Amino acid sequence: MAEATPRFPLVPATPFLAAQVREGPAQAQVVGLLVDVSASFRGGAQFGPDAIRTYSESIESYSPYADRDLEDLDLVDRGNVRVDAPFRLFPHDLDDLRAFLAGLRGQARFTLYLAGEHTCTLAFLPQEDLQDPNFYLLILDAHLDLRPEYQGAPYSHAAWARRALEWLGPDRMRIAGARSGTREEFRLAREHGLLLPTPEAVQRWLDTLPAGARVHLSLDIDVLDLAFVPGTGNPEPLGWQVRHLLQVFQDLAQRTVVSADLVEYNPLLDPSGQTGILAAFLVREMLLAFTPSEVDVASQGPVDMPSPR
Ligand SMILES: [Mn+2]
Repeated sequence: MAEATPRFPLVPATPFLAAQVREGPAQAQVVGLLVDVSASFRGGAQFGPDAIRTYSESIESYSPYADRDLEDLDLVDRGNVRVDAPFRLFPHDLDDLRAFLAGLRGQARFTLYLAGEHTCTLAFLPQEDLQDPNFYLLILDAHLDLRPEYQGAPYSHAAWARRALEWLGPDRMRIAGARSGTREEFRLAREHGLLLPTPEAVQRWLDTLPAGARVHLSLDIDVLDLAFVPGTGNPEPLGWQVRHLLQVFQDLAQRTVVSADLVEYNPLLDPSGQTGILAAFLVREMLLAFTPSEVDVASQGPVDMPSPR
């Protein structure tokens, strides 16, 4: 008898820099989800994950900022989750996909999701974590994405954070770097105390979390200033600089980050590759910052680098 086809097959991709392609447990893993259904302006984010993998060839596996090397990690790239009908992923298949990804997450100490549109983040929040009072969601995004719905769609990249707020409640979720949204969205965010305007505010919030806190970091690349990220659908001026992200990664590395995602990179808008190279750099830094170190690698001590602070 033929084996049943898995509900969500993993399709191999050209792996991220220094990652192996295999099954089984690993220290860290990369997983792609190629969905861009609800783009409100310029679609193409579904091509982001594979483009980031390609651009990772242009950077080194060693980070002088973290003084760690991807080569020293047991890092696996699982490829991309195949969804049958991505255009109707939300909400029809969402619960099944969340359950599948929750199981896959158990295969590594740290999971980094590469995705398309920001709505994908809902798939990275397992049901059991919603019941866990120690589970927190930190969103880095220029946009609040707190609309009740967008163009009639409750599962849209402009409304997904409202769904997350309904799931988690205001005490376990924060949005950092936001500078775009409707008056109603900002009113809601202020009422609930969701806003962390600066990296320093993120650090102060992290200091308030309980010792057993587990964090999912959702990184929309447009939290960075428009000048850094032309390759995204809705870039915004007056954003963060790259060094601010390194600062937040360093602070988060003192806590337990179980998973992270990078969303909304659109290679169709990135002919120079500038944004793609930056995205690959950020993926490297997140993998190195958030993967717990099990062995003391042959560290020479931190290199004398300009401080991100
Ligand atoms: Mn955004």
